[in-house]
Amino acid sequence: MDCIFCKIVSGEIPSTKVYEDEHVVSFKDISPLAPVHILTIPKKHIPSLLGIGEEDKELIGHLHLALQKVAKLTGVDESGFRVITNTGEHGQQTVHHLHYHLIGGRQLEWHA
Ligand code: DGP
Repeated sequence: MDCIFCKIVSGEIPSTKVYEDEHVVSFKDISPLAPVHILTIPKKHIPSLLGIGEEDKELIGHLHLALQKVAKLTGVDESGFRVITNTGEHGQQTVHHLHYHLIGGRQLEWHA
């Protein structure tokens, strides 16, 4: 499958990983918006939030626990951070493999 994040999972495309387990991988975003900008993805190819099925409930819970770990590993758990999953055209999703941006390390503002 021609998916850059599947290639990151397989190691075909290099990435700077900050966390990995059997089901998910977290790596530095190539174009960081803040001092901490980590993408967390399921190893399973799911195109977006809209592709999550009933069978993925446990995986998505697991992914949220991985996000907690990433926040702690990157040291933003006390200062705070934001988790975003862009979806579809208006959401400006550019990579069609479910991913969660964890952004922090500075005071964030809120612009929709
Ligand atoms: P989104 O716009 O929400 O679909 O975010 C996709 C993000 O993926 C964007 O912030 C840049 C990042 N990205 C794209 N290609 C690569 C890559 O090859 N390596 C890494 N580390 N990040 C990538």
